Amino acid sequence: SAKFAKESAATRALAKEKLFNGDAVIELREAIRAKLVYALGKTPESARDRDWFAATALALRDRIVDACHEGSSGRVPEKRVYYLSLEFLIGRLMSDAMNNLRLVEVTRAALKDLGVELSEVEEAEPDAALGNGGLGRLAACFMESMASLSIPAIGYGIRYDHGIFRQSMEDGWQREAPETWLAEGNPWEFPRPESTYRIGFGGHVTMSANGDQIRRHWQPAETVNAVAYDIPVVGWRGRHVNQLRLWKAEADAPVELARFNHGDHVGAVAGRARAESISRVLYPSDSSAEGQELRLRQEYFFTSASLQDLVRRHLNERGDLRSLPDHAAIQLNDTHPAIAVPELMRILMEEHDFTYEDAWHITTNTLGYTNHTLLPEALETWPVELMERLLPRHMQIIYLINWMHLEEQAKQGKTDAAHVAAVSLIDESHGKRVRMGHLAFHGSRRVNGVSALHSDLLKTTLFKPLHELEPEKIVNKTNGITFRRWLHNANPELTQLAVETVGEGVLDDPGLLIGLADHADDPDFRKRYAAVRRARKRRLAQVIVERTGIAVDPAALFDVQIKRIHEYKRQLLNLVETVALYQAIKEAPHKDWTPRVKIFGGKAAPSYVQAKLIIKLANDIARTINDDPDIAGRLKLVFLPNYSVSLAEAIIPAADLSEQISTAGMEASGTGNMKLALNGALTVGTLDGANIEIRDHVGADNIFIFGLDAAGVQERVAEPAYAQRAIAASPRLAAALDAIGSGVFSPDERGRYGSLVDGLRYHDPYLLTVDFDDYWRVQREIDAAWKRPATWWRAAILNTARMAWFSSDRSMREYAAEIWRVKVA
Ligand code: B1H
Repeated sequence: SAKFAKESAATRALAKEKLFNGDAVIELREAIRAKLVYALGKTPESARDRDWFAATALALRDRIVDACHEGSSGRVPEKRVYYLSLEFLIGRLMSDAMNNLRLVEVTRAALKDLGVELSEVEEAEPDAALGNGGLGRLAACFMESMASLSIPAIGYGIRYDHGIFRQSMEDGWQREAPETWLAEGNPWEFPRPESTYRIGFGGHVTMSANGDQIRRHWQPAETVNAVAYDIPVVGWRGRHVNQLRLWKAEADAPVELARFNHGDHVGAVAGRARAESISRVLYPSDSSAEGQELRLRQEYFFTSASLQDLVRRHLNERGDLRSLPDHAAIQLNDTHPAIAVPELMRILMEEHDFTYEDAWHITTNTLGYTNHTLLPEALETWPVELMERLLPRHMQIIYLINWMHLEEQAKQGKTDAAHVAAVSLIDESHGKRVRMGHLAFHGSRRVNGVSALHSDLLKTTLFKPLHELEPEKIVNKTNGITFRRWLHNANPELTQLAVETVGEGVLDDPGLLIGLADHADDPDFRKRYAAVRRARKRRLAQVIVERTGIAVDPAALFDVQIKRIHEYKRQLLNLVETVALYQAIKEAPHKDWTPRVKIFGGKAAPSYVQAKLIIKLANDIARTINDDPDIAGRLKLVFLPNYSVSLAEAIIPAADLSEQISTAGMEASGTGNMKLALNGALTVGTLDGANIEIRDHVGADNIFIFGLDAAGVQERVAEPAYAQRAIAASPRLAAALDAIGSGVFSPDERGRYGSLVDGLRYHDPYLLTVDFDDYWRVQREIDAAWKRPATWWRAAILNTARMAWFSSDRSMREYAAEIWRVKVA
């Protein structure tokens, strides 16, 4: 048609201008149009942005499939990595797919031809928010990096109907609503009903004689089906594609027909609801173990399905499970899949007739375990009674493993009761419970922590007794982040500046970022770098006013703390400092204060009362200070609701200052710290987690360190009344606490923060009061540094230049070489 010809001409002109193949644009445009019409049954006239998103995703997915089939050419890889994780916080997938296929501009042009704006289509994609925070996001970064490094890998998890809840603010309080990412379908996934496995629960164990051996067999009382759904993960330049395989729970018999026929129409589907509840919703607590039966069901459900799947694949390809350790490396993301230890043993002994010794050899040469936390409340233990009821055969196997383990100790003469109690897989101190960390440690070939400090602390605290038995087992693998998402996609302007400065090769090799350091003293380059930041701050200011009604000045210092709300992360330290600063400005309103916007984002676990109160306090402080005429806009506080991966992508490129202020020894690594530093925010932080390694890379002059280190914390908590003494020594801290505690920010309910403040005065396990004065000192140093733009931007540039080591490609290369023993091209 004439219209078509005209569009084509426009496209060709555009293509010439943009130096890309116009045919590619036409091809993609027609593919998108065809998906819209034939796969979605819509017309271009009736299509909403959400429809255009689905059509575009389907068209891109075809190209991913093509890349997948080209790349593998049917060869069986020598060794595969299986990454088992209860969480994959992947966020939106379209920009990843477009960028890695090098189709961003082609897609933009194709959509423009269709009269649609790419940015609007991107905004219509819901986040796949199948995780809580750092642990789940790490799994997503690792999946992207493995695909980009062509490491053959399958990620295994749960296809939750509802990911992390949606957070809104009601009078400053957090409200939770269910998240519904699947409401309009998921164009990225392939249902694989042919890959369905039966997962048993409950029942009993029978015995039979087999020659002179006794064989045990589990007879589950209940079975649930695990159905596979695959999401392709395309790597950089489309060279390799892996799968993320998520399991959905389905009832064995969707309707009990006999009951239905007897008129019990509701009862006939009751079993179905129970079975399907397993993949209904993500547990929303970060860094605290929910000891509920449904959680254990989720853990066993996805672990068993994944092991059955990989065992079947191995048998199809290799025929013999003895060679499993040569061709499979199974990584346990925290203890959530630790039931893999007895489950793999069960499969090998019960279903494939291996002896205990042979099964143990295979298991302990295939599994690896990553620990993500030392916090006692996050360490999983399951009551023996619950395990016996839900997984009776696994409980027997755990007892057997423990018996062999303690026999080995006895052989070595280590029969001392304290030693036995410390290394046992069963904790008998408050009822009998299975220690999942000990189980995962004992059943794995390698155990890793996620930062240098954290791995050292694993050796000296949590796993000290087990570490002494096997000193080679614990290794460090410092976390990383994928630069494709957190630099290239989130900050195309900074990426463009890097490309113009150090060359296109920086897209493939982040090590080239170091070339930016040569320009850190060039006033012209500093200006360009600062201009990129300023543009992103203007866009964030727009988002802030739209979502909160608060107007902020893009010229002010944007001070950002974005992460789950948790006492150990000390958002409260930041808030108390905000109050102290507010008081200082009111006392001397004519002083030349550095204008700051304190930006917070993060969710509190719905049952975490103290964390929810901290959110309310942030909003109460905001209400009081933001419009105070004495402050005159020089200090503002914003709590951005519903923090998510996609919101992080908007905030991080606009941040000047990154708050990483956890009590030393408590944040295993952190990964937001890496994203912010890469994008040039300066860190204010404690010597905790990966902050230490960030300081080592960016240089002590380009980071603001304060507070006690981990050793100092351990010493201080042993001292009596440390909080009272710290408050008595700091009139500024005392005044801020008095104001909060007496209701200055909560005139409608003066006692609202009484208990919060008393908790600090008389208990303070996170040493907020102890670190406060040094935090105040370093914040005023930061105020002064902001007034010297030349040195500020120099430091920011050096941060970007020196963060290459924190690429998750580096993390994945280390895992591949030292844990998985897989080759990377
Ligand atoms: C981390 C968790 C976690 N550590 C229990 N532990 C959960 C524990 O639902 N649960 O029961 C969920 C999550 N998450 C984080 O892992 C650490 O706190 C971060 O410091 C670290 O960067 C991240 C990735 O290693």
